[in-house]
Amino acid sequence: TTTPPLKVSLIGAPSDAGASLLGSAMGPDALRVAQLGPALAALGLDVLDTGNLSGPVNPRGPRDPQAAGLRNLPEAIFWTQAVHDAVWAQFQAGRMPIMLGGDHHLAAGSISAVARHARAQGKKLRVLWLDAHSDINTPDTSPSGNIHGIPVANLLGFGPHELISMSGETPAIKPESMRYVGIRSVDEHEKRMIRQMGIQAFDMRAIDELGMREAMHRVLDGLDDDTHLHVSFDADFLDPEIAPGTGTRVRGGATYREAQLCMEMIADTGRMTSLDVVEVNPALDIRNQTAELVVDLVESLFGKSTLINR
Ligand code: B3U
Ligand code: MN
Ligand code: MN
Repeated sequence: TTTPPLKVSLIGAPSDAGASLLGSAMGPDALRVAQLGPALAALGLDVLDTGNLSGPVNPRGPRDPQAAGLRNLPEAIFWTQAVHDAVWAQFQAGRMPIMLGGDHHLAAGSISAVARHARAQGKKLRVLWLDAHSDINTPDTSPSGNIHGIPVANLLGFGPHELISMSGETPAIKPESMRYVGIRSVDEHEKRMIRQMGIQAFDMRAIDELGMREAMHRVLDGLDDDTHLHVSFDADFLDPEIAPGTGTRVRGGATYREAQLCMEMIADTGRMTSLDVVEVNPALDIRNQTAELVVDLVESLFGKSTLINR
């Protein structure tokens, strides 16, 4: 018997409204230049590239006291809603959404749609946040006013009304659904938040001590037929020596081999139902090597393997 190919849809979300450094808005095209679509098609997937969403450019606004001290809030609200709607539409069409950022603020849109979809199906949700940062500041605690530092808080019900209510239920997700992998730059208030909410976090120290294999074993523990698995992959999860093309580099990130094993172990579960690929910034990259590396890792996430034929 032949199983029908997995249907995936690429959704370009070219917005860097959540970041200080511009350039991640070019991320979707950098990933296309690095052959993301053809690479997934070569693995036997049915790939539909829906193109890029359109919306406002980054106005490089100041911190706005009217917007709880955030920058570019109207633009971030526009993009987050656009991503929510596009991700929801692909679920409705029976396809797996792959959101290509753009900066990480967009995940408040994609993951709120994933949560809405899981709820509609009566399923549980597990979110893996692969990142150097925990992105769980609130407008009150944000040191920068940059909205890419707050999407996890948004999903947990903290932040401007428009960024927390999209899924139809606030909070969109429960802290028990969240797993951090690879974090190593966490602000004091964020540490408190992670502890208070009881979020399971595998920081780089945990990965050093346990090894990526045991860390991922724990991260993926308890998944079943009734669980939607979402992966939110920030390019700065990777060590900046191998992935320089991203705006907020933090040394000591996942090595090439650690990152490969992480992706392979997710693929082995066969349960990933949606994905974000964010913070690839070609303006900071060297000959698109970060986009190429990310494509290589996404291939592993979809089951590319050295010894097993598809
Ligand atoms: N935690 C800092 C830095 C930061 C968070 N996410 C990124 N940078 N990419 C902040 O601005 O909230
Ligand atoms: Mn991030
Ligand atoms: Mn990050």
